Amino acid sequence: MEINSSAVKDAIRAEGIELVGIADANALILASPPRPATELMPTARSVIVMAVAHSLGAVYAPDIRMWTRNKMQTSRLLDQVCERLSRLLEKEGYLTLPVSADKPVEIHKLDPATGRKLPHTRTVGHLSLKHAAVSAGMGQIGRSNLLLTPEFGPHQRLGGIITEAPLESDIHREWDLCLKGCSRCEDACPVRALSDGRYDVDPCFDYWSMGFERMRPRHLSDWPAFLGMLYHHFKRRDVLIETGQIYITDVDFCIECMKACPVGERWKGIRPAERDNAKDRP
Ligand code: B12
Ligand code: SF4
Ligand code: SF4
Repeated sequence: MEINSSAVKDAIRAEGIELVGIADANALILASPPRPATELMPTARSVIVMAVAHSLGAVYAPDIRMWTRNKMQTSRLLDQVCERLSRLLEKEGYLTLPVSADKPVEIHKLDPATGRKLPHTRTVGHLSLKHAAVSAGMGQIGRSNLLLTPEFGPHQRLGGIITEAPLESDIHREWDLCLKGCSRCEDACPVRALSDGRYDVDPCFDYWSMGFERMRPRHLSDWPAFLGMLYHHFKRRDVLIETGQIYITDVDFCIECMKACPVGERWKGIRPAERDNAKDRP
């Protein structure tokens, strides 16, 4: 196969990937803390970003575990295509690194910059796929802190590849996809991790991973309410069995910000009327 951008994109789309973008590995928009592609591969030339739509039915399913299944399968598809393409590019002589669509991630108890204990353990991906997608012109980061694409809004899973192959990159462009005056994602967040256009990762992490509405207390006065919450959870939940299920199927407790968002033109005609965006249009 001839290795150029359009041949690579065609090969990826033929595998069932819906959106593909290519960014220059040396000109990536970086997140904070920064994780440049060239730190993972100093000779990297291109970052290929892929997106697969979730089933909208799974996004709106009343039991989030049904979405988790969809998340696992979309991640699997992305990871498989990344692996296959990596092998193909390496056969052509280009060192290539597939990036996981899911875990594992870096886990930090201490701030890597200062060595000081962080108030809450923080996780970070080896490469920020959202920022890579923005660099490749695929969309923007919305008020929800999720990548919005014009096609699927936030309802997609991302995967990526870092490679030495010198592919022509797509042009970064400014999008304006967030609806004017909309704050549905913020209103939907059960723990106010999204508010006033900001994202607070710590309450999101505790709610997403364990369903806990309160964070581990930083002050003595917060302990009674925290213990009350734990008592309430442990009374109705079988933590042992749940933990087993989390390990086996990577269950999530929250996608409310994703669910609430009405952006994504490919969903026109499928999106249930009560979730349509007509009333938010300027
Ligand atoms: C780690 C991670 C999480 C963590 C931490 C989130 C975070 N923002 O860092 C948790 C578990 C909380 C999380 C939650 C969610 N995630 Co997540 N997550 C990732 C992952 C693996 C890496 C994200 C990352 O590192 N981004 C780069 C950082 C640097 O960017 P950032 O968001 O701007 O910055 C945060 C961190 O830097 C952190 N932080 C702040 N200070 C410090 C200090 C230190 C020392 C460290 C280490 C970190 C840190 O907080 C910042 C936000 O304030 C990506 C996959 C990937 N490899 O990209 C998926 C990903 C971003 N997640 C995704 C999703 C869908 C979710 C959830 C809806 C949960 C779910 N059920 O799946 C929520 C959404 C929360 C939200 N509104 O943003 C999708 C997003 C798809 C899209 N359309 O955008 C991704 C891309 C997975 C995928 N393959 O598609 N996620
Ligand atoms: S995943 Fe849930 S807790 Fe986290 S920001 Fe989205 S709505 Fe809030
Ligand atoms: S729910 Fe509204 S404010 Fe939030 S990301 Fe979607 S369009 Fe933007």
